Amino acid sequence: MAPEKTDFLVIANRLPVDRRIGDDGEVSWRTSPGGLVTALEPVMKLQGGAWIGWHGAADEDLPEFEHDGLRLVPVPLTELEVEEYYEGFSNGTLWPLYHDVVVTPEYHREWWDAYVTVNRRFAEKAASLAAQGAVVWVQDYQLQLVPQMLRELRPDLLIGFFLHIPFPPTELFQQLPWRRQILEGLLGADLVGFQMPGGAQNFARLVRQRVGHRTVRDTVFLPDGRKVLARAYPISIDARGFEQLSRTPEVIARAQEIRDSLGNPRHVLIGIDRLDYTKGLPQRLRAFGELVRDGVIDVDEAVFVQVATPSRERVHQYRLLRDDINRLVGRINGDMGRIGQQPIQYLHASFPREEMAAMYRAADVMVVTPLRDGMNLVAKEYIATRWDDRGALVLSEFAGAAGELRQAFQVNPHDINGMKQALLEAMQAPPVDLRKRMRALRKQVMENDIERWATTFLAELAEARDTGPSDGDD
Ligand code: GDG
Repeated sequence: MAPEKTDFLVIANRLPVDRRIGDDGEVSWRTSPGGLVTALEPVMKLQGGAWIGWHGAADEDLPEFEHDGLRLVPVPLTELEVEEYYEGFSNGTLWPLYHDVVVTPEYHREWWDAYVTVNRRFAEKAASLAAQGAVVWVQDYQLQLVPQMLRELRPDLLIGFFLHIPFPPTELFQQLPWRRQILEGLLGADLVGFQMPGGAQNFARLVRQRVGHRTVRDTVFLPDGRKVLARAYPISIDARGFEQLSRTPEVIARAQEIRDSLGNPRHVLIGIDRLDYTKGLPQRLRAFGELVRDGVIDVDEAVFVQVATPSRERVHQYRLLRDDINRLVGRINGDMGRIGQQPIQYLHASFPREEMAAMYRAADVMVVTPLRDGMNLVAKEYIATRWDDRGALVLSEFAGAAGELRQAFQVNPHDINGMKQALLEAMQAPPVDLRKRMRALRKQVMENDIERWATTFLAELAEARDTGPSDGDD
């Protein structure tokens, strides 16, 4: 029987679920926590939409299934494709290239071939499920060829694309041997969304330079009369949901417990990140370690908790980073710690959402210092949990979130002295100053939540259809 067609499709590298195998061997799925699912769930349920993505295990072809009222359609990947398309081209080529070449991107022709093959598989799956004129929303850097492939198969569809990571400056993007194919892939969409206006501008400039299409402000005019919009939609979080969670008695009690177990120091500083070289972990730990070494901070008075969630552990650069951080934490704690008192508490683990909320509540200072980040949701989550207007956020200028969170203590993460200064300021600022800043930050985050992000994107995508093709005159 042919699968049922749908009017709304989300395509992402991963399905929003993780598989659990219980002690009794029973298999169940758990929705993986993430803003995107939260934001799209109502739309998907209303429109009977479906989500297409890989389910996380190689060499396994699963039939579609339903979970929590969501229709989930798995796309299979072979072990070699996981290596070449996912770990290789997506995370060894595109990820570092799009993050300002923080580490050197690797260019391998067989990785590219796998990327093309897998993108085609996603596009074909979508083409077979979409109803006439359906809306399809493609997510992120792993699937940049899907818009064009899908348009070729199904010109009737309305296609949106959103890039969750930065779109790099033209000078860096030019390195990519397949730069033109990627640009043309994205141009298959009606609306291409970026986190920041700068990303949209970089894209438009490259389209002019490399593909030769005419662009006027946020509009690209294609020779066939079609128009493509390139705009910024800064992503956000389920702000109310996070605040509610952080107001539960369990989370409040757990936050106190965390502080108690740290010895109730005057200042608890926390960092929570995927263990990724873009997140600037060594720089911030070094800054904090130097403050302790210089005697500016007393180990009895302040502790830095760094949570590093395991990530992409089979990729070489991530293994190197893990070793580097282990060594750095060991050195700082070894040199500066006392019995029962270590300046840095380092946890290489992932935690349930409730525990995340408790950690945010326990932090006097949240330290978010990526070298480059599309947005950074951790910074926004911290703010959502500060319903008493207390706490301070130290935030890198190079996180997309810095554009909106102007009242944070902003830092250049490459400048260790500047970071030391900002950490101290955040720890020592008068409470009235902190409250004033936090109130402004909270207004920004609570008003611009993930629901607003999703509805704005989808509304502007729908307008793109209403406008229809044009002959390029405007
Ligand atoms: C990419 C872009 C952009 C982390 N550890 C745990 C956990 N998390 C959750 C956080 C947060 C999310 O993961 C991380 O989001 P970020 O935005 O901070 O960073 P990336 O993973 O790099 O995300 C980024 C984002 O896409 C969205 O467009 O902002 O720039 O790089 O929600 O809470 N959640 C749980 N346990 C953990 O241990 N439950």
